Amino acid sequence: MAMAPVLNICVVLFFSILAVSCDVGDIVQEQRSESPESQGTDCGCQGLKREVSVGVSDVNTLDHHDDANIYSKTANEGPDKTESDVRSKLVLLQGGWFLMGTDDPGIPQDGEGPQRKVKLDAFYIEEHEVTNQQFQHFTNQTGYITEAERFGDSFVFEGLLSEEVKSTLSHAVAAAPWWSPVKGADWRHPEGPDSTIHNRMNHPALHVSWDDARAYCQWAKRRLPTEAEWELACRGGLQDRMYPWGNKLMPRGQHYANLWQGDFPNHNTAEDGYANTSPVMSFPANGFGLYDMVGNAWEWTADWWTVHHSAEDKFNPKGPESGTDRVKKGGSYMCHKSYCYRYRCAARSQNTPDSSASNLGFRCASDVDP
Ligand SMILES: *[C@@H]1O[C@H](CO)[C@@H](O)[C@H](O)[C@H]1NC(C)=O
Ligand SMILES: [Ca+2]
Ligand SMILES: [Ca+2]
Repeated sequence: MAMAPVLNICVVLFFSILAVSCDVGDIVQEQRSESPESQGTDCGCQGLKREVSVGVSDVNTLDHHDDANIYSKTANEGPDKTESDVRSKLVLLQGGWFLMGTDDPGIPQDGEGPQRKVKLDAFYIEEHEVTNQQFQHFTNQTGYITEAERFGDSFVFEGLLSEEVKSTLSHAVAAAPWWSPVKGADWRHPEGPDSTIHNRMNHPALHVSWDDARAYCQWAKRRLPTEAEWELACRGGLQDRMYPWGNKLMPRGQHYANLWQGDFPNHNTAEDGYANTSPVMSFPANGFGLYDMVGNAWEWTADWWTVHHSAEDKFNPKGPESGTDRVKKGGSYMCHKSYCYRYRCAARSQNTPDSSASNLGFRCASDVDP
């Protein structure tokens, strides 16, 4: 039993393209003494974790469970469902039974299995990732300040940084050196202070923490989807398939998602048209009319993270009661089979709720179409 975490790290490193031998005892040792959860720092898809001790004034009073009610009078009212409604269209999913997870996991240590029968009530989910335009509308109305802005930095993929920003970097993430905490990186400045979203208003909002995503969805009178809801939505009505569109990554040679082509992390051929994020809805919708369920930006879900799931049937599962990390789904424009084979509906990963990064966004769900 005591060896299990070491094995996990080995397997993860195997999936990463780090050409190091699997002599990772030291890494495990060091990370354990820090925190049992920090083993995620081995992989580019997870573990972008903030130091806990950073003092940040609680300007948004996020500790209170009424985020949406604290900004201003207009914020309390939320967006109207009128012609000026800037929120995404909701798609009604009928729920019912579906098969969640897989017995043929691409990355077993992520807890992709076992496959289990899950029954969900009907729910609504937004047809695309929340965009910069939508997020700006929210911050304009509420004055909301994201956690990346409050902390003063966020994780950015180095391949997208300007030479100027690169020259100011202090350190990268151990064993995932393509990630750097960049000062001044936030949703308005996805690659740091010298970048802008002006020409990307219809791209997914990035550098949004779980707490930020929750605040947006509350303001929108919606909520984050549970992992089970997200996965049912991803599957698009197909049963036991890897991708939202089937089992073949590129049917008829076509790209169905914004992923990484080429050699990660040094060469992105952008054969799918995008080396970075793409405008939402640039790739075909799945059978439910939902876009970018895999690829483009990772998406937060409501659930706490665990890798242990029973094979029993479940009804409206909501994940563990508590935890340290939240579940994210779908992979991103940075995912390549060689290191982040997570652009599958059953795939999953995690981050602490205050983490943010240049490949992580969200979409909201709802019980009603208000
Ligand atoms: C937010 O406010 C800025 C500054 O007033 C404005 O330029 C921008 O169009 C607003 N964005 C949205 C989505 O309303
Ligand atoms: Ca791409
Ligand atoms: Ca996505």
